[in-house]
Formats: sequence, structure tokens, C-alpha cells
Amino acid sequence: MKDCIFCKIVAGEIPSYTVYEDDVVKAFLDISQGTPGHTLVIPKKHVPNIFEYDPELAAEVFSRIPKIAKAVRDSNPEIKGMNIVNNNGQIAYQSVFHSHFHLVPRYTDHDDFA
Ligand code: DGP
Repeated sequence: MKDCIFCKIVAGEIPSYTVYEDDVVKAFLDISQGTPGHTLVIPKKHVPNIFEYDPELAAEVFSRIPKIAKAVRDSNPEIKGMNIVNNNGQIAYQSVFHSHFHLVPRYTDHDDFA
């Protein structure tokens, strides 16, 4: 979609650090790292928020999250857990209106992500 930052990342028009990619999703490091390794998982297809998914695409996207979360966790033995956050709508702190799931690694010594 025109003027969507994440569509531009999918298209390679804006650089990103890719963590994982297949035909359905792209996972890349968040530009604003809540904790080290903070990763966003997005559908390649433009979907504005959770309310707009067709169920088949939702199932395809969600099915990939555990594998990506595990890969992020396994990238650093200091990662002890992970928050997975999905904001929907401006009132819920969504700032990029292309659906995305935050994977926020938690460390014993990086405990400042609210
Ligand atoms: P949210 O507030 O839930 O909509 O989160 C949007 C996230 O997107 C925020 O943590 C920062 C991230 N972000 C915004 N622009 C870019 C970008 O150009 N590149 C990357 N990698 N992340 C971005």
C-alpha cells in the first residue's frame, strides 16, 4: 500500500535488518529496540490491524510466531523470556497502521520495557 512504511520494508524500498522471511511474513528488528533483539513480525500483505484480517491469513501469520520467537530466544542465551505485543488502533498505541507483532526479549538485566 502506498505510503505504508512496512509495505515499503516488504518491497525493499526501506532497509531493515531481516530476522526471518517467507512468502507470508517478514520479521525484522524494530528501529526502536525496547530490549536488544526486539523484533516485529508482519504479514507481507497490507492488513491495517487485527480487526481486518481474513481468518486464513491470520492463521498463517500466527502459526509462524512461535518459530520466530524461538529463533530470537535461541540467538542469545541471556534471553530468559519474551513479551509478544500487538497494538490495534491509535488509542491502543498503534503508530504504524500495518499489522505487526512485537517480540520483545526479556533479560534478567534489561527489565525496563513497560
Ligand atoms: P506500534 O507503536 O505498535 O505501532 O509499533 C510500531 C513500531 O514500528 C515501533 O516500535 C517502531 C517501529 N518502526 C517504525 N518505523 C520503522 C522503520 O522504518 N523501520 C523499523 N525497523 N521499525 C520501524
